[in-house]
Amino acid sequence: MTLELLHSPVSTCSQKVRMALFEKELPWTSRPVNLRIHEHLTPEYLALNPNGVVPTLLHDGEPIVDSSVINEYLEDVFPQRPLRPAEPKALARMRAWRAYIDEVPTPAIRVPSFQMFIRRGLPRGAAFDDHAARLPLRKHFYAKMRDGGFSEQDQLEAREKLRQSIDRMEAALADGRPWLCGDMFTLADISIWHMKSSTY
Ligand SMILES: N[C@@H](CCC(=O)N[C@@H](CS)C(=O)NCC(=O)O)C(=O)O
Repeated sequence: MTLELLHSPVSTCSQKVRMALFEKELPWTSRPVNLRIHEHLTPEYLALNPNGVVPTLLHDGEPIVDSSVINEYLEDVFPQRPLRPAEPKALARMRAWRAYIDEVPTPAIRVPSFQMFIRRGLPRGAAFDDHAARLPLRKHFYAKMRDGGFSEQDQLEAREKLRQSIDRMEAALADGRPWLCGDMFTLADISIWHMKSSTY
């Protein structure tokens, strides 16, 4: 059995999968993808992950894409040291957290991250458009920060979504509960944790 992770050290989505691999004590091989020189947009990488983003897990050479899907896949295939509850209703609650995190705070955090950090490293003018046009998932997202960056409205919306996410977490963690789903550390905690250090 081989597990290879195509990933980037700075990528928080990659971090999510690295945390699950670590918690489950699974042996894996690191295959770094350099985002700065656009290794994630080469034909070889796109053949494995047509979304042109990291991470991609190769399990015995077979690609699995999307960090949330990868982490559930690891649970399906390697049930030891579980990171999700077994009881169906508790499992549904954990998945609802994960779906919410994927839909609300994960995209929202990209706005301030790109605005404050990533944008600086991007080319300007026509070279920016050329780069954006190569991105299978993020072309339109990039278009929103062309020139002066994201609009005030986009930034306000992102902040409101992040505030809502924090309020929900505060409520879930009230009364000394250690993790989002109570006593068990789960994939939901990994999903939200990866945003803490997000520069993406
Ligand atoms: N939903 C995907 C998103 C992956 C993603 O956005 N990866 C970022 C790094 S965290 C990336 O590869 N960005 C490349 C780019 O923006 O060009 C997942 O969770 O795997």
